[in-house]
Amino acid sequence: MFIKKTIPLLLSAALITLPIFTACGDAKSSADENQADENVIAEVETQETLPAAESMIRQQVSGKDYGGYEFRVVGNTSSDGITGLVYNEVYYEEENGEPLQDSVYRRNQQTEDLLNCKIRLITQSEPEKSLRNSVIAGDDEYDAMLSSLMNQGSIAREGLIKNYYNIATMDLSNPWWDKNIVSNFTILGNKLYFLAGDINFRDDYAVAVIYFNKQLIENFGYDNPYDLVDSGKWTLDAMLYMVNGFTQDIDGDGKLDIKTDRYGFGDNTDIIKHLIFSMGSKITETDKDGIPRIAEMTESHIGKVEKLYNDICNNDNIFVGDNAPIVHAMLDSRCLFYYEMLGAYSLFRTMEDDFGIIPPPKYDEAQENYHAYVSNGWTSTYVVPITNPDFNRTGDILETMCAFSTDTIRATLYDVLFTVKYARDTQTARMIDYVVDSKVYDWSGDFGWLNDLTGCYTSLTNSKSFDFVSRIEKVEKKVNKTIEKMVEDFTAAD
Ligand SMILES: [Ca+2]
Ligand SMILES: [Ca+2]
Repeated sequence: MFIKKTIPLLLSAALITLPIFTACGDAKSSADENQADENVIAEVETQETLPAAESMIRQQVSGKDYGGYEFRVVGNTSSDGITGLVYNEVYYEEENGEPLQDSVYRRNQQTEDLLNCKIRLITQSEPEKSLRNSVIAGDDEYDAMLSSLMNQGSIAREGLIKNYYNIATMDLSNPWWDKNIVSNFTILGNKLYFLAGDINFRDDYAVAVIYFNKQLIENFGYDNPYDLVDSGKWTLDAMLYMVNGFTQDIDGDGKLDIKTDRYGFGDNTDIIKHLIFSMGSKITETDKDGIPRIAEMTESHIGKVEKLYNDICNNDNIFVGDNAPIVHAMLDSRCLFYYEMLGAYSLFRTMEDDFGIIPPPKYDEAQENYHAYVSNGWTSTYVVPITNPDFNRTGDILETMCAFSTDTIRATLYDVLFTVKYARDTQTARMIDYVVDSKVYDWSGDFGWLNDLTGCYTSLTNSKSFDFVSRIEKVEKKVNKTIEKMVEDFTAAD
């Protein structure tokens, strides 16, 4: 289930000891004392029942009043092409019964009440372009932007957005920020430009999962995937055992076709790139100086890629190709497992069989944790333009929005959408925890700069032989040059 944040012990302890001090007053009548005690007890009860995130943020921004300031966030509102889900995670004028929209509305109300500010959304068809034009012109049009991460890389390199480590009112170690995005995108040890966390939900839609057909698992007498996940035995081999037993040429025409036959597993041609992350590897790794590097070509790394090449790409029981026919096969009860981002759950709303959601498999049982790749294209992140007139005020507002999102947006995402409305069982919520806690971001994502490097993984899918290492060697020099230029840009930026 939804994991509650830990209540800060110091704060709770301080509140509990409060009544002792009131008992020391000597000039008060006993009626006054009783009244005072009651007030303190009421205060203690209120504060103790406050959610942890709310208690923390109330302390952090205590006494701040922004005099009705209008906080301007630029973003887009169009729905995305894959799921039809809305991009708007910033502002709604009113509640309308749609759970996520209402949670955004409530989060804003709480933030506005606490800081005396107004949250406003300015929509643009290409928000990054609007932000670039605005910053270059030196205009003060926006306080922040929420948009697709993959479109923000360039403006960060151009020095148009603020380093979050240089905003004094922000604390990136707060539990409402996603620790994975902070660690993965901190560059040069002290620079971070993109942020996600409880404040948005498209970063959660962007996480890789495996969808599976529960009915088919039962019919074939396979182990319950949830139990495998819980016991740490959800590995590539465990999945392959089921996949290889399931695929069948059911129309008997002597060949396998995703439109008519049964497939154990399907994914698009990025399959090696997708699964290498779940096996605990990355395509780039940040070195001790905070510089992204091509992942070290260790025996272990090459071995994992080779296993994917042999057991996945050269396995007729797995369909590697377009997503649409795989989704159709899923809906038609002809596909057992499907790799897709979490946000795609809405595609299975009409599925007759029950489906489950689990993290992508580990390499082997010795691997400690599950890991899930986050698509830079799907995820949204907040950035702050350097033309922002008051970084500390923006820091306070973003911190407060994000803190109040823990018990509004994040809670809604888990409790309502995944457990009740779509995923159809309570165990799924625990699986979502595995996934969300295991997010992996990578500089090789979808920024476009390192396509030569990611291409070594993706093009291998169709390669006639396992020539991964020579592919890497071929592009190494060029990729290192690209990284060098990237580091130069970030060194010059704020
Ligand atoms: Ca989130
Ligand atoms: Ca067939």
